[in-house]
Amino acid sequence: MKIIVGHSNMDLDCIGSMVLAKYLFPDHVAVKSHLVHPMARKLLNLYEKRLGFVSLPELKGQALKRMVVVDTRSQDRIAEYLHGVSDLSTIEFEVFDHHPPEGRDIPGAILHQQAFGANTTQLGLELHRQGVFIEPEDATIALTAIFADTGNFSHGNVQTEDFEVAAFLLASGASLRLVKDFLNPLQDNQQQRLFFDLLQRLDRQLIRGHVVQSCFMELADDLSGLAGVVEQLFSLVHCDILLAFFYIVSKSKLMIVGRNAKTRVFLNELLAPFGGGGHAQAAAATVKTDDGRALAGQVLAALTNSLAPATAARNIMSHPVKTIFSGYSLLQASMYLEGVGHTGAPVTDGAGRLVGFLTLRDIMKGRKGNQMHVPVTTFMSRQVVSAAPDTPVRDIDDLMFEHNIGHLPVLDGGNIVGIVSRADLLEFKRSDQRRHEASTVSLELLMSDAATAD
Ligand SMILES: [Mn+2]
Repeated sequence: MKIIVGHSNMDLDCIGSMVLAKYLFPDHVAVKSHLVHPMARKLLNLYEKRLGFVSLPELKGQALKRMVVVDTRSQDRIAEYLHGVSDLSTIEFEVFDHHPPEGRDIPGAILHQQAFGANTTQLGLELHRQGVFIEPEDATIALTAIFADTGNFSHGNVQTEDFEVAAFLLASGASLRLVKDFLNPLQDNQQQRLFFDLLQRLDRQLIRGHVVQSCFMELADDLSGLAGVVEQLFSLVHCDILLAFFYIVSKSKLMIVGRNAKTRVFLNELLAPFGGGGHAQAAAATVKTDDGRALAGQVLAALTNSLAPATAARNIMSHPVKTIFSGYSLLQASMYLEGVGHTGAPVTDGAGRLVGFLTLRDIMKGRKGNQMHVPVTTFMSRQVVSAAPDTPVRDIDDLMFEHNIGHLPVLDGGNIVGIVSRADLLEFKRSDQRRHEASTVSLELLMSDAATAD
């Protein structure tokens, strides 16, 4: 018997990969997991007949000869299919995966490993190169998978090949209307109710310059799809870190689900003392306790102690600052700005104190009125918005956006110690901020692992 399997708790990328693997290995039977990721349920339900996935018990009594494994390379994540197999070396494994190695790789497998945004891309690329014709329904399923695993082509690990295969699938007749329908993140009413409920419970705190949102909720019993709801909340709410606490009353346990957008924050390390795990960006834990609220408080306190300070003005500002002397005329100031190549600069008096800010726009006004000889103090703005050295980058972003300014002087005890420009801010964002590398997928897996652990 030759079979195709994905990881336990099948998600959309897993199903998309399996569908395309059937084109590469037509004599293999696709076997489904006993767990289905909530995001994949709608698609699986609608295409159940077409997919023709069988469950393992249906194959009972047949000797397993060969296994094509997709969207994982870890033997732990395919354990449900290996039940009763005493010697793995009797099976030939061929693996198509896009995850990095994790130490429990399937031994002796033929490995196809490409770090594309979606694993489906790897199989799609092979079919595309072989010139294989794909049915429109299968193209729809595969395209849904690529949208899902790449966060609509916005995750940091997206490659040009993801776009290439998406184009190929669209040309094969994939329906974007269906794709959109399958990707609806909150698929049932219960999830939607939970989403609005959590939204109202959010508590915003500034911890060491990081914006932390948290919420606490009691649930009578376990509820599936929690991670999906938290993920939605995280994508919508303005924050660096989100911690959702669910106290499951009937089981006396606290489920902690965390999401983080900062590259220098490690949620897995934060939750490790609470028996949790996961990634720096997405982590979860389940703890037995009679007092969920107290434990949630402990986690937040641990966060306060372990967080490194957020990047602040002092880390991204330029210095020393080119300033304009308040005794200059507009003409002198315009020549000065041209000389230093800036579009604006702080204006300081003889004692070096900040008295205003002058931009090329202000100078233009003077030029139009033929007043290039007047002192800069006539045209500069006197209400200067400024930041302190420890103002977090997020607040700098807000200040520049709210006041529609391109420069933000940084003051320390009345002295200008630096200036943050739009270019400084953009440079920082490009390099450091928001790499949503951990996807909902891994989070949902963690949740199911945590749920089955006790
Ligand atoms: Mn995947």
